[in-house]
Amino acid sequence: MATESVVPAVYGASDRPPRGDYSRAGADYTCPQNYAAYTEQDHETYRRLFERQAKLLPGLACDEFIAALPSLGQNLGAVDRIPRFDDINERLLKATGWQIVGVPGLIPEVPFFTLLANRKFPVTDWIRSPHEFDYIVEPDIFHDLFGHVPLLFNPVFADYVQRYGEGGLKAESLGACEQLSRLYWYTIEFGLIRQHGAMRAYGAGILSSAGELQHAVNSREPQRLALNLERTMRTRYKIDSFQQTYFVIDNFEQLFDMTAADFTPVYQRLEQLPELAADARLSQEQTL
Ligand code: HBI
Ligand code: FE
Repeated sequence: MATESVVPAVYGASDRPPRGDYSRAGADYTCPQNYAAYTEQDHETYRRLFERQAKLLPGLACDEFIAALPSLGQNLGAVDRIPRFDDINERLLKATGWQIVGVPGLIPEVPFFTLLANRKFPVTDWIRSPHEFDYIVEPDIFHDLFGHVPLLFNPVFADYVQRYGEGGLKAESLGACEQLSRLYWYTIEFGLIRQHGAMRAYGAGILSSAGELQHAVNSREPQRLALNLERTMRTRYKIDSFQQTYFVIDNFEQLFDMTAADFTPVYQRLEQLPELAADARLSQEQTL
């Protein structure tokens, strides 16, 4: 069946052409994981990234993430190959009814929200090249698998991500995608949670980054604020530098409960309020 060619989506400031081969994607932007395409160098890159990042987690990553990481199918000691999505899905479907699906890279908002609303998480199936070992702008398979997939094994967090997808489709109809994408950015990508009286990371962008994990949890440079729907949705973000503001929750139920309400009145209120820069500091705010 000839798939209609899908238009690649490139987000944010990255003006580079898309990395993935979008001709492989179906109308829903998904494509089978191209496992045969991985070279020995790709497996070695994944192994080195996993090994380095797993060592950094104690005292910095939240308990739920550390507990779920082995669900990627490899105990920490013996990670040597890029995992097969089918193997992970066998466990993930049983755990929370989610599955991961291959995509060639970033995809437009509506297909993205539609996948999340159907408990399918899009995982880019190519991996960075060795000279991008320390930093890559676009999400590659390591960012998506290591960063996003473990917490999909946590039932409360998994329900939040599905609700986020449903909310995204509503936001699209209300023209509020930018505001809602900030909520995604400051929770699912760069969220912090207070545990054991200290800060811990739960956002995938932090957990999959060698440099930002320490910065987000312990640096005195960024400000840390309690997650607040309006404040978070007003705050712009940068895609190619460490965050200057992090938003903090006390538990995942907080995320799930927050998305129970209809956001329409929130979007209406936001229309009357100015956006805020990523490093905006408001006098009356209590930093954590
Ligand atoms: N596409 N593959 C992929 N992965 C993402 O995390 C992603 C995306 N498209 C859009 C997007 N994220 C963000 O704009 C969300 O805030 C919607
Ligand atoms: Fe991501």
